[in-house]
Amino acid sequence: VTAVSPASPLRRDLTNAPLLAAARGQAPQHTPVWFMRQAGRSLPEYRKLREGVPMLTACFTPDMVAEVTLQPVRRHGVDGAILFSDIVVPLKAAGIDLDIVPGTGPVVADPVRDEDGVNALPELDPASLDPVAEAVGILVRELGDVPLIGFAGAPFTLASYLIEGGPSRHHERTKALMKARPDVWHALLGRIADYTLTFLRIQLDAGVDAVQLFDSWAGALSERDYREFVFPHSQRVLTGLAPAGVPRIHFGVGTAELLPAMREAGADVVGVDWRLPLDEAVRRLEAAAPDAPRPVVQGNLDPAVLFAGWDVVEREVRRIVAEGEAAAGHVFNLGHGVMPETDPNVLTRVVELVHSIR
Ligand code: 1CP
Repeated sequence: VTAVSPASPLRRDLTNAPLLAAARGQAPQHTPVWFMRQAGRSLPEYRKLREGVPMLTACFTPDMVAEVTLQPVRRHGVDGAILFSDIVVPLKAAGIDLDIVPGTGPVVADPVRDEDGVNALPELDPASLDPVAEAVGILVRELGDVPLIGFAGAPFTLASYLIEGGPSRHHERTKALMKARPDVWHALLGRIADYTLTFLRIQLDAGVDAVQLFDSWAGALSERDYREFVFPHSQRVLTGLAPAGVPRIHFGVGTAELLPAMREAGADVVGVDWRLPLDEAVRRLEAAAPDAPRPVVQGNLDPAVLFAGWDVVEREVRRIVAEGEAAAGHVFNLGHGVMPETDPNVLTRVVELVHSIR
């Protein structure tokens, strides 16, 4: 896999953007805020645009990707845009037979469960991701001074979809392969890391300002297993991105026990779900790496709190901003994605509130 090139000539100079300042651990003008899954079904304008268009078709249609990415920026005034795409897009681009089924998520026709399956995985031709690069190109022209966050799925989370064949509660086949056939496992994760690096390199070359590696389901693992079976591959991805010089955010759900390892893998910003207060997350990160720069965190409002009424939302937002002061930088976000039934007006009010606090 080709290395990530240093600073893309297409990248804008956004030195003072609050999101990028906070990610570097420098004092931003205000606390930056964006929401995972801010583009999507919580927005009526998204539902209208997507009517009759399958998810993966949308992901390979540059104008649509750009428009959906811009919708939450216009509506909420968030400090970051996240590229509208999906973690399975590079797998689809490689020619793996999969679909995103409404109400379910990614479904893989021929799950990968043995050595033959790994050997049969196709090469990913970077040119098959041209529509993604084109969408990024439109966005960096249209976003003004709002940073664009690129993203990819981390090797473990993508492996879970490839092995299970779809969403999984317990990841039992994934863990079974990992434990019973470590050789096959490491070969598979190496192949997936190649896909992930290619997907991110294309976004970085086209000008994204930050990247987030989603290891959404890594919290299913013990720290010991994470370090042995996952860390080397995620580390290869994150350190491979270093030459681009953009902030790298590393996120997973239920990862309280994994936060130091996820940082050590090469993250500049550590995503924290809602299970751990941010000041405790910072304490754990500092205790694990006393000589490293002070940590930067992202999170961690429980997406379900958005349904509890404004008084509750306001109290929780104020608590999280206060606890985030323990970090060298805090990017306000949810602890996981916006749920489809969320009232978008509450999200807009959260942005205004966070900006008014500091
Ligand atoms: O038709 C639709 O609207 C399908 C719903 C949908 C959407 C809007 C899916 C299917 N993916 C997306 C977009 C998407 N996926 C984004 C958009 C950018 C934004 O945040 O606004 C992002 C970042 C993703 C990444 C993604 N896809 C993750 C990691 C983030 C997370 O939520 O943990 C994961 C795990 C997926 C898989 C996936 N794709 C879609 C669904 C419903 C799922 C989850 C299925 C499951 O529970 O396993």
